[in-house]
Amino acid sequence: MSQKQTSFQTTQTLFDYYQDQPVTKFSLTNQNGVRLSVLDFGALVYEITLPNGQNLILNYPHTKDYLANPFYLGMAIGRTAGRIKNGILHLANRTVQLPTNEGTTTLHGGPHGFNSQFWHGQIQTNDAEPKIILQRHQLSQIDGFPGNLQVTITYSLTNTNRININFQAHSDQLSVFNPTMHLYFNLGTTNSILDHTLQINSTQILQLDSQKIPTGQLMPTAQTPFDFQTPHLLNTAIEQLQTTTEKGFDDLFIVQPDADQKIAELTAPNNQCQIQLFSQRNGLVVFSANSFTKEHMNLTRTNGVGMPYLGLALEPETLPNGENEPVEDSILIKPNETKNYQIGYQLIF
Ligand code: FUC
Repeated sequence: MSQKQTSFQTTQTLFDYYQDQPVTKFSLTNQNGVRLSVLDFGALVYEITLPNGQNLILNYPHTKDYLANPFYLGMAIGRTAGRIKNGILHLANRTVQLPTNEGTTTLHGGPHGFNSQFWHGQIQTNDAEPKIILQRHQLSQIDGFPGNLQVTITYSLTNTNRININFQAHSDQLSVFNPTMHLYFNLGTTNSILDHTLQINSTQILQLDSQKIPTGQLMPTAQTPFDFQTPHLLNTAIEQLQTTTEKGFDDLFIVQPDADQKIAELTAPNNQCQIQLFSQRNGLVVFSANSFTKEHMNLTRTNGVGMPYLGLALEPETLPNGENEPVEDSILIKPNETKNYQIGYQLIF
């Protein structure tokens, strides 16, 4: 073991049982005492904890809580993030009817997406920084998408307090691959993100129809509550959205990564803590948990009570075309192609 490795702690413990199968929690703790934990159910990020024990993301105490509501807390999303209208996937020379899970829509990989599956997990310690590796063969006959997809999600934590998540896929047929991670951040000490400040490298959002499917129209954000080019308090923006159906954000921002591929940053009150988000893709979904409910949300943070604006989900992804037609080339994965996407989270505290 190199000297560097000894500055990390890694653990692998039984979390609980789900559907009679053991769920394992894998944890990495760096030399500063920052901890990242991942479960092998849903490939979900269970916690990102500061040295003082403060957890920056929302979570639940039991695996069963994660599927008791439609909010995808902390979960890996795939094969495709977002909504596919009528569950119809338009590929080059064929259309495929996918299973649907939100009325007539296929949302976040459908009813048998990455988030609802067991993954094969291990901790790899042969690099300077240890990594959690989750793997799964996502078969077409399981989720209804074309092609069998071999997926590896690699989670790492550096001694400079950066979390990197790499999604890798290989398909045996033409298919789609547009994964994301559905973390809800709350960097403060209250049960609301309204006191947080958000900045996004974006000047446009996608217009959505009543089913939240992009219409193909782009809307400039200047002089609207969606303008986060400079940091803005979420409360100010969300107050202005109280007359909308959503009463908050559930929107697709077109983002321009900067030279370091930073697309956004979220800051707690008094600059106590910040998350910088890194992605090479052109989209960011911002969801301010507007529809969180009291029922079916056994949240650890609130002793089991859901409430709007408890967390902010920031979901980097590749943006779809209007009505998903045709499927964007950038979302396609070709037969025998290997695709990789990274999401980086820099913690500053
Ligand atoms: C985001 C939103 C959706 C959904 C989900 C849990 O991706 O776009 O509306 O509620 O999160």
